[in-house]
Amino acid sequence: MKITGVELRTVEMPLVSPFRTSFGTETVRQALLVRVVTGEAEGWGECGAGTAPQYSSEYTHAAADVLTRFLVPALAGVRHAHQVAPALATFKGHRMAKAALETAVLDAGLRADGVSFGQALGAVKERVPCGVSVGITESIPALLDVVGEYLDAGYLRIKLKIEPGWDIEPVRAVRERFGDILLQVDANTAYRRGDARHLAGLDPFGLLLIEQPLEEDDLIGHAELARRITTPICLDESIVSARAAADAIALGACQVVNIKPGRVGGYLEARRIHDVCAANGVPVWCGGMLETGLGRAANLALAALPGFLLPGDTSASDRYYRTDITPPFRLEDGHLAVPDGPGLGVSPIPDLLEEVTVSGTWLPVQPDRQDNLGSS
Ligand code: OSB
Ligand code: MG
Repeated sequence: MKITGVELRTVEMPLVSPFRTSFGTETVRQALLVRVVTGEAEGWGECGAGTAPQYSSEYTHAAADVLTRFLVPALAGVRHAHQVAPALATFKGHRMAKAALETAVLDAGLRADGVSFGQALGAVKERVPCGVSVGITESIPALLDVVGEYLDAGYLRIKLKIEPGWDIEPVRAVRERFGDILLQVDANTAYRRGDARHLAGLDPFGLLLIEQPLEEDDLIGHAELARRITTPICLDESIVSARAAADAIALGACQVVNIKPGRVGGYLEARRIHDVCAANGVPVWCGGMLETGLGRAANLALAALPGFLLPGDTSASDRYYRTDITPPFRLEDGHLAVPDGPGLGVSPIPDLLEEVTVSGTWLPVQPDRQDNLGSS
């Protein structure tokens, strides 16, 4: 499979409602889409980076820049998705940008071969149970309304975003109103080591887990916190590779792992994290980055692997967007179907894609010396 070139496309899509976390409020999702063109097929990848470097150091403009200057040119000679990460390894970081490119190459190859993402990754389910991530709201009554709507829609698990000043009381209110639902919280690094006693205040509420209470690089702090609270700790931001997952588990820094393919450099590394966690008896679930239908399709395939034992943040299209760029993913009985067509199994609808596109660039990939020697 020879790669002819890569298109980078930035889209902006209004969210159905503002999404507030401890690091900021998103009202429009700006996403970088990557389209890889080969002789046989095209493939798509979605970069998880947001508009500003607030979840991690990556952001859409930086991703477009590193792809243009370094990552796409390094594809010369790459024939297969497994060759992408080694070809990009000389460039530090930028995992979400790398993931988008590897995903697009993987998708192109799988479409050419008529194999679905789920088959390629080792999916064992045709549909996956879904949770929903609920942002910080202006008041507790407003939160109870939002949670009630999601439960009515059929979501099987609720995740509340928390931060200092918005933690114990919202959790208590949701427990009191909705009883014994699957409930968890996500702090996106908003707490510090000294907050252990305060966070122990969540213990009585029987949460499934608390996600990333401390800073990304604070594995030791998470291990200490794990000894002082009974709520299981789940890591998101800290788990940037399979080795980081192995380290966190060995240190006792987490009992659950959130796997986001973008954060770890792609679906192939995501699968390795799944394998490391499964070998250690650590349950995983699939996180989200407010993806369009393209990123969602791939996440659903990943979430169908056997170690994904908890519902993920793989919500239906209408939780995010009034109009998705792919045919919408619809919640049925609390589940989303895993696409079974070749590659991602979905493609952007051209007119809808055009409507939300704000910029685009075509980057030809130069044939390398091997190509000139006629190797295939
Ligand atoms: O920490 O899981 C997170 C969204 C953007 C950035 C970080 C996170 C999130 C979410 C929403 O929680 C997940 C989703 O529904 O896509
Ligand atoms: Mg998170």
